[in-house]
Amino acid sequence: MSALISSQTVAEHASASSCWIIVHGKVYDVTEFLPEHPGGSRIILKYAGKDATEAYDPIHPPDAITTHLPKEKHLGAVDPGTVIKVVKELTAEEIRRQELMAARPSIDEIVNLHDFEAVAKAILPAKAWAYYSSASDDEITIRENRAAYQRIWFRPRVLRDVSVVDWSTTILGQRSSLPVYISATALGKLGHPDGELNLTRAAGKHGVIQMIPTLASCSFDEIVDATVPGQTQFVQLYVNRDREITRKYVQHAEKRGVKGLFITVDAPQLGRREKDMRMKFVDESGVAKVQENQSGVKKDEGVARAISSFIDPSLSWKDIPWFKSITNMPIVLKGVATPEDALMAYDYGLAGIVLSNHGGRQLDTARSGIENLIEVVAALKTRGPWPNPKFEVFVDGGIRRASDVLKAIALGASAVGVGRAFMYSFCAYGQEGVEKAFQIFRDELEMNMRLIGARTIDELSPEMVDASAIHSHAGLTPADNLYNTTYQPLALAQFKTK
Ligand code: PYR
Repeated sequence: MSALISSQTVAEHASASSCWIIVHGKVYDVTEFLPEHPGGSRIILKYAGKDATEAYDPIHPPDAITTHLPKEKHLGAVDPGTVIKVVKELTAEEIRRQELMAARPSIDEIVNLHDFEAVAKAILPAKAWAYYSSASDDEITIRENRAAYQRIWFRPRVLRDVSVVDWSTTILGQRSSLPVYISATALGKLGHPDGELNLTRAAGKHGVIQMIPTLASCSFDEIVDATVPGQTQFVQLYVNRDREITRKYVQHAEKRGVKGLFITVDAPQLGRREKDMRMKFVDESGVAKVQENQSGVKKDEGVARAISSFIDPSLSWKDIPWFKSITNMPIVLKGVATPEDALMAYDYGLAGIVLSNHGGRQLDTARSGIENLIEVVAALKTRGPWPNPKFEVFVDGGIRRASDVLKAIALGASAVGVGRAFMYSFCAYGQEGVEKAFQIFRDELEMNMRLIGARTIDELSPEMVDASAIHSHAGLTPADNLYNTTYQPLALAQFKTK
């Protein structure tokens, strides 16, 4: 066994010319990695010679450092006897957050998914809220994602004996207790120390399918290890420029029992999310400082850019046969928006598509998934009767109510994805919050299915909704309590204060 390294020795390597850091009790020489760090070297240098675990954890899977740093840079374990325990003084912001957590509404007082979002906004660190809640450019699409559902009205049927209603279904051939799956969202530990595991554990308990994000805070294996026997998971894929890394990731997922591959196709580059980008300008003292003295690092990169430089913008339809050759999992394209691409996905023999605009975080003024669904289903009907057992269409974006879910299914979707709302449900309440979110969906599904006159998911049909106003983007839409109260207007450039 190699000798332990004292923390005093580590402290001697506290500069750009020799930079060691401690993560989870291990010492790493990251000097040569500094220029390559996607988040910039400045953030690592802040921890040069010190323990970086607390800063590292929320935004990296535990194995990121061991996978990316060559073995010879793994210097060994730190000698625990030499570590001087620093009693960390809480900042004013941390004290404020602790007080808010103590005063947060009890879980019994949460009656809808908007409540989780409002609580998350209050208790999350500003950076986490900015990253999670932000959308691209003028944030028009993120609002439209909700508004579009409000332009669809029900045409309910009556006298159908709705004493028993059943909202369970199958998604890509897998049983699901809800017609809703947990869509991929990145960096769960920004919101809660257990990150994505809150979702895994709740999903396992309640028979809900979780899509594992490529950019999770927890490692892929940690998430799979937290499942119960028989629990179904899908995986979301950002395709790496190095296809060998992608091949290994996909094949490992399949070997670990994952049942569906969702390739993200709407993000050759991550969108400009201004709330997130502005956060990056402010350091702890509130002074604007931007990656100074570094070449090649753009000044306008927020968390999103920092974690996504590996994504391959050259991905194209030509790659699809390769994906089919490396896996037997059903392949779904996540982020399709037109009938043209939907038909191409069908003709390439894929298992389905997600009509998605990435929660409004990519192309602003892209239409909503639910609006696109109508044209897409019409186009797919030219290939055969709908629903088509060979091809499923999912929708995500803006879904906060069971009525939204039922509208999408009535219009031809197999199921819907919900990302942010589940993530917000664990920020203040952990696993219990996610379980409560499932309960809210169940309660709302029961009531809405009874009121619409549909006893099962199969009984939902296009005649049960009036979507004639869906393309009318200019009309008045009903007031939106979520956005009017919880979300703030975008800030504009700020003058310096004296
Ligand atoms: C996002 O920030 O939207 C990612 O998908 C990483």
